Order: sequence, then C-alpha cells, then structure tokens
Amino acid sequence: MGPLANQVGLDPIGSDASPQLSPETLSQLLSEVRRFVDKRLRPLEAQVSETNEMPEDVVQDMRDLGLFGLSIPAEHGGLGLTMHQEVLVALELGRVSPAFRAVIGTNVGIGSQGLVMFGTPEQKARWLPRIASGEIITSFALTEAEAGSDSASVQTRAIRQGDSYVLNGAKRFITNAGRAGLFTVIARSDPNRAGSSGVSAFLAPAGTPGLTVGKPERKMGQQGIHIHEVNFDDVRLPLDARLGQEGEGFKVAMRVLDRGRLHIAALCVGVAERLIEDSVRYASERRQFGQPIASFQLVQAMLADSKTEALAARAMVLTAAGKHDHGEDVVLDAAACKYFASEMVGRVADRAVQIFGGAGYVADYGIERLYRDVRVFRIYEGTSQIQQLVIAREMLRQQAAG
Ligand code: COS
Repeated sequence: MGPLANQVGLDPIGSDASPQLSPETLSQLLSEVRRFVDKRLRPLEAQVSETNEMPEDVVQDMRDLGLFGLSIPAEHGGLGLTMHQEVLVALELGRVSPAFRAVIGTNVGIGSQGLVMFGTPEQKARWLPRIASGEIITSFALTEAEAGSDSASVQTRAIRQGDSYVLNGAKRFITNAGRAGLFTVIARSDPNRAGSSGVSAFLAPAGTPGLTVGKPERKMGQQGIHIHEVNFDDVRLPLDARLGQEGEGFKVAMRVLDRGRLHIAALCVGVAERLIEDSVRYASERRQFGQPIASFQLVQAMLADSKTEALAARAMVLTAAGKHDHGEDVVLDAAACKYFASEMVGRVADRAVQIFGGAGYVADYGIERLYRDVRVFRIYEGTSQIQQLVIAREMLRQQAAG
C-alpha cells in the first residue's frame, strides 16, 4: 500500500485490472478517484497555486493509484480504460485545480498515445510500462514559434545521417518538459517537403546529448505545473527512435490530438460541475437584502444557464467517447466536444465569479484561481478556432463524400 492508502484508507487501484473493467471495478475506481480528489488534492489547491510547486508525495500517490496508466493497455501495465471509462475518470479529476490532472495528463494523453497507436512492439515494451507506472513522465513536443495551430509547418529538423537522425530546432510551451523522461518530438525529416508529408515523429529520451530544457514559463493559471522551451542541438537519435513511418509524423500528431480532445472536454465538464456546486453553496449562504442571494431570480438564471450548459457538454462527451469505443470516426465529434466544453467552462467560471461577487475576485475563495486555470482550455491541444475549422471541414468532407 502506498502513502495515500495509509493516509485516507484507499485501496490502490488493482494492477490486475483488465481492459474490460467490470461495472463494479469501474465504480470502485471512480469512487477512489473522487475520494482522492476530495480528501487529498482539494486541501492542497491553494498551497500548490501559491508555491507553484507540486509536492512530490502527491505525485507518488498518483503513481500508487495507477493514474499515470489510465489509457495504457493492460498488457503494458496500465489500466487499459476505454475512452468512455477514461472520460468518466477525467470528469472526477476536473473537480480540483486542473494543475493536478496535468501531472498525469501527458502520460495519459499526448505523451503516450503516439506510442500506443504507432509504436513498434519493441518501442512499446521499452517505454509503456514505465509510462503507465509513472516512473517516467512524458512530454509531447510539437509547438514551435512558427508552428502551433499550423502544425504542418514545424521547422525543427530531423535529418537522417547514416544510422541516425540528427535533430535541430526549438519547441516551446511544452507541458511537463522539466520532469520528462521521454519526449515525442514532431520534426521535419524531409526539408524538401514543406507541408505535412515531410514531417516524422520521434521518441527522444531526456538526457540525450544536445537535448536541453529551458526554465519554466510564468503563466496565467494552473500553477504547480510547468511549460518549458525544449531545444535540440545536434541531438542524435537511432533510426529505431522514429515513431511510425517516415513522413507519418503529422498523422501521429493529429491522431494523438483527436483522442486528447475528448479527455480535455471531459476535464472541462468536471471543472464546470465543481464551479456550479461552489456557486450553489455560496449563493445559498450569502445573504443580501435579508435573504440568500440564491432566492433572487437573476442569480438563479446564472445557475440555471451554467447547469444546462454543463449537462449538454457532459452528454456530448459521453456520446462521443462511446462512438470512439465502437470504432467510429470521431474527428468531428472530438473537436465539437473540445470546442463546446472549453467555451462552456469559461462562461461557467465567469458566472461563478459574478455570483461570488467581491469574494469571487479575492484569491482566498479560490474562484478567481479556477477562472484563470480554465482559460487555457480554449487554447491548448487546439484552439477554439482550430476546432471550428476541423468541424466545418469534416462537415464539408462528409457532404462531398455523399
Ligand atoms: N487524423 C489522421 N490524419 C489526419 C487528420 C486526423 N485527424 N487530420 C489531417 N490528417 C491528414 C490528412 O488526411 C492529410 O493527409 P494526406 O496528405 O495523406 O491527404 C494530412 O494529414 C494533412 O492534412 P491537412 O491538409 O488537413 O492539414 P492542414 O495543414 O490543413 O492542417 C489542421 C489541419 C489545421 C486541422 C491541423 O494542423 C490542426 O489540427 N492544427 C491544430 C494542432 C493543435 O492542436 N495544436 C496545439 C498544440 S499541440 S498540444
């Protein structure tokens, strides 16, 4: 039993969990995550935000609970959750400052899924068990100064020289890079091809000579989790460090992002539900004009709008995750979920500040912190504008395909 289990009486999530969790095991997992969030993480929110540091024992507790391996197949030591099950866990993890979820976020999402989908048996055997256990943290290095939304324009080069690829370039805003043991790097392997077809994906272990990580950026929210610049200066990788075929890197990135969008959308719903609960509680306690502000219809309207939108987003995410698990193409659905849920939680957070009034603007109440935390959901893993673009393009493609 890990320290968490000792502290709050939890059983570590079983390492023998199969890809098809029984309904009982799933419900046990969800209640353990909820207890972990409520009893262990929520009391630490303010401290993590103020110190901008994630306590190492919390990271260890996450390892003990199996959280780093949610999406890693059971044969490689993870819990092997379906997308629907992963989304249910993400809904629970959203009930606390999203900085905590970000600790495991890359291992569950963008840092591991390229390997899961495109890795060779040898690459999977080498890395996935250590990713699933949380022994190593992963990062996804796509974004550059001139390539964020326009992912096909990456300038970082990976030039083949004999039995190596030599990487040169700079990535930025890379989540968890300071802790990462493994980077999935999207780089241009064919400098003669300008677009997506000249791009490949690579697995670059931390500590490879020439791979350096810059200091953490100072950012608006989600303190305790860090983003960094990552530099590649003649970083030499063996040929078997390439993930997928040469020229397939853009597809790797897009497939990874498609999946991640459902997880992020669920997280947005979780944070919204938390903000709504806090708003209802505060509105019931806070008195003005001789009565709780919850009795005023204009306050009720804000609560009703937030609840309605959160329910809609929840339904969208669960439906899309189910479609994903049935093998359906969810490119449009995932983009729509990420778009709607991230915009929704922005509105919900804004109304929460309004309902809390002056207290919503004061740090001690925690609402302004969540207001700042959720802003990035509309930006990272594809901006709202990129999601709109993806949705419309898919609609037109489907129309053209008849
Ligand atoms: N899954 C698999 N393949 C995909 C795909 C997907 N979701 N989306 C595109 N592709 C393929 C296309 O089929 C095309 O293949 P072919 O050349 O064989 O036809 C290739 O990739 C290029 O696609 P496309 O021409 O559509 O690429 P664009 O440069 O026009 O870019 C957008 C498309 C803008 C949608 C893409 O760059 C994107 O999603 N950008 C946002 C990335 C992002 O989320 N960044 C955040 C930072 S990373 S945390």
